[in-house]
Amino acid sequence: MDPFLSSRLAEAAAWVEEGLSSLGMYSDGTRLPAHCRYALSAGGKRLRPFLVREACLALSGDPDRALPAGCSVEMVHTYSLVHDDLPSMDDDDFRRGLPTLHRRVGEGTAILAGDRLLTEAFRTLAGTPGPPGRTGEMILRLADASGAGRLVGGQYMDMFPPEAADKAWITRMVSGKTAALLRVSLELGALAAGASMEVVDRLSKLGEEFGFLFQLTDDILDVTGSKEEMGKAVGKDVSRGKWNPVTALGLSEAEAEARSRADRLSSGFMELGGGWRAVSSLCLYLPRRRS
Ligand code: GRG
Repeated sequence: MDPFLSSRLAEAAAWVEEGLSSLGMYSDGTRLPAHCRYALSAGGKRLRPFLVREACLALSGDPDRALPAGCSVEMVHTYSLVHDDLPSMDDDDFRRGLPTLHRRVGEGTAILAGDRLLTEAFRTLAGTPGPPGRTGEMILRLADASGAGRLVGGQYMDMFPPEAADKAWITRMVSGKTAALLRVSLELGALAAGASMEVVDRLSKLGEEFGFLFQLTDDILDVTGSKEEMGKAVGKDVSRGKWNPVTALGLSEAEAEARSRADRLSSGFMELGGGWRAVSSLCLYLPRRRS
């Protein structure tokens, strides 16, 4: 990995870790905050906070203003993983290299921990310093990304696919399940930096493309990766006969598609200016990632 990218990823991870550990949610006198903490700190890559921070830095913003957004997207993402792993959804025993939360503490507690992470995310975001109108716009965008038409809607589509899923259906599903949170991370970082709506809209489109590339590389790793590398079960799409670009096109065509999407997207970010070097480098790295 490009050393510049790896140092910026490490900086973002330390940044959001510090933000998360200073939130009041860890001390309410019950064990629930500790269960949220277990799910949150179990070795995630922190890609969404990285995107928030990079967008803010690239647009000359103060990362302190973006920290509530960085923490909130990671909380929404972690809640979605906790709920997705439940027996009534994807039924997984292993996540981020550790037993899933419901395997440790039971389903009811895992559901509540997820609920708590989701609600706490919005309370955290509401504490963003700066003009109230901007903070309101950020809350609205995170709600849209997390809600019916996006994350929740995409997960529902994934759980109940039609007999023959066409390209438009797959695009909507991936746009919701995977791209929504990655895309809104760039938007929130830009809003925290005080960027114009024109810039936010441009980033939104690149964020959507980033989401599709990320899902494609996730599908590839479901075939080529190991449980140890990924920190979760692999091979599930093939064993369930699930449609995705890898099962449909074959591995080598899907890998070629990932490389060409990565090249295009990396150039798209560089066209925005030099401050986007780390994000652009991440795009090029995604087809080679192992976790
Ligand atoms: C329960 C509303 C609800 C949604 C669940 C998370 C999810 C949606 C489904 C899990 C399966 C999946 C393939 C989701 C697509 C997004 C994705 C690849 C998530 C994993 O993100 P990473 O790799 O995870 O950034 P870490 O653990 O590194 O944070």
